[in-house]
Amino acid sequence: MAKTPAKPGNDSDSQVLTRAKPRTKKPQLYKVLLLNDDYTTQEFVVWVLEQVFNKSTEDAYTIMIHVHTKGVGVCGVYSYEVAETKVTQVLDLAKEEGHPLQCTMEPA
Ligand code: TYC
Repeated sequence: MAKTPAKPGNDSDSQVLTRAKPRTKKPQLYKVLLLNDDYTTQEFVVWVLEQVFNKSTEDAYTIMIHVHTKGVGVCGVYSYEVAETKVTQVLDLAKEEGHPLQCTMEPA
């Protein structure tokens, strides 16, 4: 005899499926890094930090001096797209002004 189709909802071995991973995943953030060099002027780096990274003059100066003395420093932490845009803006401005300033990004 044909099996009666099971009624939905009262199945004795029905289970609640629980998600192993959270439904929403947090986007990976990226640090934008400035690299030191011997030729880019300190004034230009401060200006870039103000214009591109919205830093106050005081914060921009502190970051610039950090990069100048340590060789590398973080300008900010952003989503991939925002970080990529800021890196491009820095490199374009540096190129326009004839500075060899280098900027890169890495996972935070
Ligand atoms: N070292 C440069 C100078 O003495 C200044 C400088 C600072 C350059 C930070 C790049 O990311 C930089 N003129």
